[in-house]
Amino acid sequence: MAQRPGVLLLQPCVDSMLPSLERSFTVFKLWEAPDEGAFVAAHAPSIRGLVGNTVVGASASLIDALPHLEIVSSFSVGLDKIDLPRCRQRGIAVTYTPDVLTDCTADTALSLMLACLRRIPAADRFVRQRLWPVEKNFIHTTKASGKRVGIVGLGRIGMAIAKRVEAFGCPIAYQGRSAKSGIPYSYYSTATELAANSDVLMIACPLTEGTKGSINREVLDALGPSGFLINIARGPIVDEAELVKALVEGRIGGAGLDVFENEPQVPQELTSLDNVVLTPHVGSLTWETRRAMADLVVSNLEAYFAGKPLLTPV
Ligand code: 8YV
Repeated sequence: MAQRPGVLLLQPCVDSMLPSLERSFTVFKLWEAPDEGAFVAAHAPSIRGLVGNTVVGASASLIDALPHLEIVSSFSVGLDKIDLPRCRQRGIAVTYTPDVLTDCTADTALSLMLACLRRIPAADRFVRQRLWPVEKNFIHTTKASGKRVGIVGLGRIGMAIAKRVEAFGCPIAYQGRSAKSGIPYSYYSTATELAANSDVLMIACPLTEGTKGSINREVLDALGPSGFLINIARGPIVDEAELVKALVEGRIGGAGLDVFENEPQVPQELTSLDNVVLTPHVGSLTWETRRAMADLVVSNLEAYFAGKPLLTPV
């Protein structure tokens, strides 16, 4: 029998993925290795595939340590943890998991928007802390329906957010590299202009050299004291130190954040603010979506090693 291709799995991802991978491949689990460098060096001769995610991806140094690597199958739609130029140089195929996580990530954006404007977590704490009988009324919150929603990055997830907020009667605008044809929403060429014309600014663009730090003090000030920032994309797109200052100083109204600059570390100041809703990068974290992502990761690897077309190539 021909030897099964070796696949280096960088993180556990989801339970259903390991048995599926083991059906066709010899799987090397990096996270279980006491010395990752020595583990990679020892198994490099058999490793032809790699599965990473948004926690650990295919860095240039890891790619360089794997001379027989032919394919990177990422358990993510975001590609910021993969050194794409190095993959291109080496002729390594790259696949990812678009579409299957669009709905859940957009649902997360909407959940954060509603939770933030209506202060749902603070209201929940109010009940649990038995404050209702004492203080009688919870504080007033902000109406969500009809608010002007600005979306930075009108890709698949940005569009899914737009469809959802349409149902809330929200006028929609967006910013991106260029205006899209056939889209009924207003286009602004800069995030500052978009923020100045939005009550809720949703970040849904990829993290690239161009978008890193692009939601800066100027954008936050344009959003203003009654504006809310929702980020389900990547932490480093927002200048986090400026965001913390804007929230502490009341220069923006609130924030719903699923992603952070140095995950899993979250700035201490954010945890004491009641107008901020924090979630631990759970955009795609449902059983249904994570299983669909795992299936796609495995199917891409199987297709590659069977000489068939990739399902979702980058
Ligand atoms: C991650 C994500 O894949 O797809 C992305 O880009 O950010 C998530 O779905 C997930 O957090 C696993 O790392």
